[in-house]
Amino acid sequence: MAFELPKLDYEYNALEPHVDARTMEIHHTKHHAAYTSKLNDALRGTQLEGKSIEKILSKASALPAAMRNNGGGFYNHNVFWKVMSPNGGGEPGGELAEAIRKDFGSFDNFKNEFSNAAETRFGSGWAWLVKTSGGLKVTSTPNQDNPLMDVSDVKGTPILGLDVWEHAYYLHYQNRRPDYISAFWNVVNWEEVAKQFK
Ligand code: MN3
Repeated sequence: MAFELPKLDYEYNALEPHVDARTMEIHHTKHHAAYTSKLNDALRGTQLEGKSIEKILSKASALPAAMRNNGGGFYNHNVFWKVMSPNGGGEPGGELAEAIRKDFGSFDNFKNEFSNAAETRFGSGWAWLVKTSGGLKVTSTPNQDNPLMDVSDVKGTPILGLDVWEHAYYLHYQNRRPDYISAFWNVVNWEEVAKQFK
């Protein structure tokens, strides 16, 4: 019943030059693996053991820090690996494209708002595109928080997420977070984002 580190759908070097292989490997085998095992350690023997990750995160405000931080870290990276692909980039189509136009005015407006959320998140955290009861919204969260958590300013289902912790980009981009954010758009897996939107 314990949570498991997922395998990636692509090789560590598949997202180069946008995300480098060394960063991908350390990020998956060290960072994500640690969140996963620490989450399992924190849950063992508690009433939340065996519950879904969504259910656990929805109670974030009442969780011990080890569950909130590692639970968020486990879930957020699951989203992150899925919304990137070596065949990514471009723009979404279909219903997702329509929803983005309706809620942001245009794809470019959405992209600017999301990039800005990622750039201005102070310290470590995430930028998100969120499906809420009131349509699509962009937000950012600190640390390993996310929009599934009751503590999030914007609540809903994250359908696109970008990790802006320094461990996600520092080896290749050093302090240039905006360059990493620009490069991210080349690997966004819009098919997967559209699937999560439905
Ligand atoms: Mn990370």
